[in-house]
Parts: sequence; structure tokens; C-alpha cells
Amino acid sequence: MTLTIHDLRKESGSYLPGSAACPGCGATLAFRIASRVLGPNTIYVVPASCFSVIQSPFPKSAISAPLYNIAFPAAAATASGVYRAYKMIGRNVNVVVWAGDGGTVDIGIQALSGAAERGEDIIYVCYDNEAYMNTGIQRSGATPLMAWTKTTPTGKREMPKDMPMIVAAHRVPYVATASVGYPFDLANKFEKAKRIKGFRYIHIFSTCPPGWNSPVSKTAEVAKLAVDTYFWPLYEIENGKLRITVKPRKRPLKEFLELQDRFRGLSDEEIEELEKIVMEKWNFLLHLEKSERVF
Ligand SMILES: Cc1ncc(C[n+]2csc(CCOP(=O)(O)OP(=O)(O)O)c2C)c(N)n1
Ligand code: SF4
Ligand SMILES: [Mg+2]
Repeated sequence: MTLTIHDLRKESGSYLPGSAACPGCGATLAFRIASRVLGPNTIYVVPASCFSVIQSPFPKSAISAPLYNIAFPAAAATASGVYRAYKMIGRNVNVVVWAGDGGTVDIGIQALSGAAERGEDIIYVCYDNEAYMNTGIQRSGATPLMAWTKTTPTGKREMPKDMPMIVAAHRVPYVATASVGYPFDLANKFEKAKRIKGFRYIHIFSTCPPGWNSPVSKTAEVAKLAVDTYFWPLYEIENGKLRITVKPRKRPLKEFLELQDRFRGLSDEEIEELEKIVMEKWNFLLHLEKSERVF
């Protein structure tokens, strides 16, 4: 089944109008789409992050679904327990971790790895704004090479962790990347994940205008350019088999970089170096697509 705009319009989702999110927040856009697909039979587990704030304080919560706020490192372990508790009382629910990149690739990684290894029946979502935004834009293990943050004032020197591949190496049934710039690709990945049993992981590229200093009105455009320049390839790995889900005509990386001040001041040589890294990754994915199994 492939979802269309009509399918998404039929559902109201679990995100109510009026929240504490910044204008143009990619994480909320991702949640609006995902919650429409996941439906009301869903419980969210959220570790410390912007999303803990986006919910807004009770009684004015912007999230209409049951949601459990939990300590930074514990999201995947908590979700495992929530799912098992519901199973014991005979109820089948979607249990979804909704975590930032810091809470996923750094501090939450051990609980995530444990839950993936045990094959817990949960969906783990990382909305990736590529830094610790809630505490004021510090670099995370997902921050891209050469990107400015408050703790990398001259640009990050290290490569980001390839989290979707790290999770895929646990040989879980479903891993996917997504972007808020390709909403139907994103929606369809949630639709697929919802129907699969076992540990499922979706990693979403989520624009953050204040953290990246990108124009509020261009949230979707920045996230689309990330895909169209091959900076953020869209793929899924189902039972070990990789498929690139969107294969756009390649656009120059510069078009994506110049919309965000976090890459301001890069020299032509540095942009060329980033282009090279981006193309290497893209060609590697094309190579993996031909293999029977990635892991
Ligand atoms: C153990 C612990 N360390 C630090 C913090 C402070 N803290 C709260 S949210 C946050 C940033 C989270 O970053 P990320 O997971 O990327 O989510 P984002 O804020 O970017 O949405 C930090 C460092 C905390 N709550 N608990
Ligand atoms: S700082 Fe970024 S991720 Fe956090 S609420 Fe604002 S736009 Fe969203
Ligand atoms: Mg973050």
C-alpha cells in the first residue's frame, strides 16, 4: 500500500495546533506526519530533548497521544517495558521512541543497542537536527563534518556516526532513513514499519532553523535539498536487503550548504572535500543495493 495526500488528510494525527516549537521546526513536521500514519493506538516515549519542550506544559499539551517523558539514556529500555506491560494485559499497541540525535547516537545508544539485540517489538525514531538543540546547539555524534555548533566554533573535525547502519548491523527487520523534505517517502516508511514485527528504526533528517540559522520558510526546501544533493540519501533495509527509495538527479552540494549559516565560510576546497565524501557514500549505497544482504 502506498500512502497519498488523501490518506494523510483523512487522519488528524496526535499533534494539536499551538505548541512551544520554534516556527519551521522539522521535528514537529516529522511528528505530524508520523502520528497520522501510526494512528491513535500509539504510545510515545520521549527522552530529554527539544521534544520534551515542544509538547508544552500540562494542561496545554500539544500532543493528544499518551506520552511518557523519560531520562536521557533510558528511552529504548523504557519503551521495551511499556510494550511488555501492555502485552501482559492483552493489548496490542504501537510503542514508539521519539528521540533526538543526542539521545540516540550518544547517550541513548546502549539502551537502543540492547533493545535492538533483544528484538523488542518497538519502533525507535530518531529525529535528527544534528546537534543538542534544546540546550543551545552543542555538537553531537550526528553533527556533520565541518558544521558550526557552539562547541565546534571552527567547524566539527570528526565524521558523524552512521547510526542507521549501526542499527542495521544488529540485523533488525527494518531500518530506514527519511527526510521532512520528502513527506510521502517518510509516511510510507512509517506505514511499512507499523506492519512489521520486531525492532524497527527510522532516522529522520529534521531541519532546525534556529540551530542551523536557515530560513524558517525554507524548512522543507533545506530537507529536500539534503536528499537531492546526496547529503542525506533515502533508503530502507528490510530483512537485510537495502533499497534506495528516492534517486533524484544530483544537485551541487553548495545549494544545500548555502541555505544554512552553520556551513558559512567553508572554502571551495572544503566544499569539494564534502562533495567527495557525499559521492563516496552514494556510490557505496548503490553498491550495497546490488548485494543480497547488507548484514
Ligand atoms: C543525563 C542528562 N544529561 C544532560 C541533560 C540535558 N539535556 C536535556 S535535552 C539535551 C539535548 C538533547 O539533544 P538531542 O537528543 O539531540 O535533542 P534536541 O534537543 O536536539 O531535540 C540535553 C543535553 C539531561 N536532561 N540529562
Ligand atoms: S530548536 Fe530546532 S528542533 Fe528545537 S524546537 Fe526549535 S526548531 Fe525544533
Ligand atoms: Mg538534536
